[in-house]
Amino acid sequence: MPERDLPRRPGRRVFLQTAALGGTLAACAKQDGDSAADQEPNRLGKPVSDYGRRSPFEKAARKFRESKTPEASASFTPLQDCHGILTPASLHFERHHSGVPAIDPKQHRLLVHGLVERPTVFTMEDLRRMPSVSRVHFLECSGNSSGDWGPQRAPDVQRGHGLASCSEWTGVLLSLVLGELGVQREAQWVIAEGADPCKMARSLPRKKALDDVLLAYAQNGEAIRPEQGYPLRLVVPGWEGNLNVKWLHRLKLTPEPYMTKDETSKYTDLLPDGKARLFTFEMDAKSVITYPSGGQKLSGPGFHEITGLAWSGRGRIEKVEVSVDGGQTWRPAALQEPRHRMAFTRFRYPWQWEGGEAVLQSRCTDETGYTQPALEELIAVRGMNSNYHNNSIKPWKVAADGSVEAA
Ligand SMILES: Nc1nc2c(c(=O)[nH]1)N[C@H]1C(S)=C(S)[C@@H](COP(=O)(O)O)O[C@H]1N2
Ligand SMILES: [Mo]
Repeated sequence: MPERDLPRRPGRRVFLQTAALGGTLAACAKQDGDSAADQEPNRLGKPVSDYGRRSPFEKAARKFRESKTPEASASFTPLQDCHGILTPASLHFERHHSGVPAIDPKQHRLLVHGLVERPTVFTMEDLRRMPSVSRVHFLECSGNSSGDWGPQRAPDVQRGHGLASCSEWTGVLLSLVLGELGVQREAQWVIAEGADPCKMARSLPRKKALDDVLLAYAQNGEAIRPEQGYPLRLVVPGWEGNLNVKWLHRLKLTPEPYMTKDETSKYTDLLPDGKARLFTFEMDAKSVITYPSGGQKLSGPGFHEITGLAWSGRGRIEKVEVSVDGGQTWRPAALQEPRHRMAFTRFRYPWQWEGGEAVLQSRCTDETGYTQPALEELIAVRGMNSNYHNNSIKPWKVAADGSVEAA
């Protein structure tokens, strides 16, 4: 990059003096200067269109493993390419156990029955007529980061942490619907069932059902995508992804949980003493640096903004600390406002990279005072027999040439 093209002014902010960023600015300035001559000012651009598309220069995409059964697979959000706290619906991670059903919203029904005074069948129109709310919440598969328990590490933040996304969800509070139908005293659980062939079903305790659970029909301002459960899904704020039943068609109020396959043979954690944890609903506080992260390469020494995401299933993120020296010292990062409860929180930390090796990591604390553990601390409590709920601190190693990999 022709650095000499940069106009030199005294007192320039230090991050503009770095070779890499300076070079980029110089290139932009040059292009801007030339653009009037290069572009025909009278050539018209594209006309208006009925549904937006991103620029053809943008390539961010979900990743997935090649599989013989792609209908029972998962795709990962490219967290390294996402900005702010919202995940575009087109990049929201996917986890389907039997593919994406094609559902006509006019034909779709939600049956609410069991221990209620007035069992009712709702159409989508019925639900859309009811008072609505919009809430920003993350969704995380409890299998996220499961590859990081052992010595083998996911090579990048997308495959290591990309089974988590964050959206603004709009719908009706389940508490409102249940209040209308009259919940009987013996009803302690709500069984939620999806309309896909695997009949995904999970038991939800009454207390949570009457708290903040949503019957959601919209995501980031438009109808929920088929992959996310169109036309109706349960959003259970902060609780493991699996409970957020998609293509929701039935809720049954019962005195006991159903002990379905997805809360017994799956989504339980075998502990070192041979007992298994059941109903591990809440997602523990977790954070990860998305830049610089595995597979990326720093353009050169000087200023870099370390940035990443933090979230907790128990409420708001109160603090994120960053270490750039392998965990010897920790300093607070700036948190983007507003900080929603059970939502991604963006953190940022200014860093001068001197050019040597460095190990970068983040750790977060939520409003309950819980702090994200190191992997060794987590293994000391939970052992190595279980896959789910790995919320450990994630270190990234920067090499002297600027390349980044999992530490
Ligand atoms: N009906 C139904 N609901 C479902 C699933 C499913 O396969 N079928 N997968 C669950 C799992 S394991 C997760 S992690 C989330 C994933 O939601 P997403 O695909 O919108 O990211 O949906 C949950 N709800
Ligand atoms: Mo999941």
